[in-house]
Amino acid sequence: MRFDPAVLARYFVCGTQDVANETVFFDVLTQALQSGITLFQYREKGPGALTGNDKLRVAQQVRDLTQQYDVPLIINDDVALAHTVHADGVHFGQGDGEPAENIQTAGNLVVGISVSNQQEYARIAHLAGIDHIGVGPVYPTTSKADAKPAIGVTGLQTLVATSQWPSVAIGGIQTDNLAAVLATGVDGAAVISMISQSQNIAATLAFWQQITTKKEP
Ligand code: TZP
Ligand code: MG
Repeated sequence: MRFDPAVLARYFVCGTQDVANETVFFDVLTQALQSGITLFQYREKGPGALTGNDKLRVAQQVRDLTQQYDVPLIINDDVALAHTVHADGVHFGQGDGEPAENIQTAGNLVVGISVSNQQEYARIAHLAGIDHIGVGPVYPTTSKADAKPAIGVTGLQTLVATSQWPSVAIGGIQTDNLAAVLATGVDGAAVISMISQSQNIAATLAFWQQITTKKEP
């Protein structure tokens, strides 16, 4: 996949641990795909996450489903799985090994890397082969136990302005702060709970789509 930063606009991140069970996971993902997400990250991680064959089986189903809706698929922190299911890309945190080695193992996959602060940015600034960065957490989040301190929209704005790569904001983003996040000039927003806990996924995505469109010239 040649990387188009427009796919970062409405980025949904989710694993089975973020919802009640596998059935709900596929139901939520299907609704999100039908309602206009532009990118999906399968992130099976944290308490209750699947491993081994169960993770592989779900990832294969996720690949089929995302393909049906023509939405690119990123796999979190599992480059072997990304290659196995023919995902479009892989996302690495900075605690997930040496960035240069990770980029090398990713081969032709699209590469995203998390950046929480200026030090983390400096650590990867010289590297070739990165397609975009995920910046955050912008706000406190309950979806990631080991999240770094929230950087706020000011911290986000600084990193977006510094970044040589397209950037996507993540962490605590909800409908009531989405406009402030997008006003920083970031290419998009990545969310777990705004969609996984939504009472009306179609309405949440319609609102998001409308806000995104307003930002475009
Ligand atoms: N990385 C930084 S914050 C976060 C991840 C994976 C969790 C985002 O979840 P939510 O529910 O959108 O705050
Ligand atoms: Mg990771």
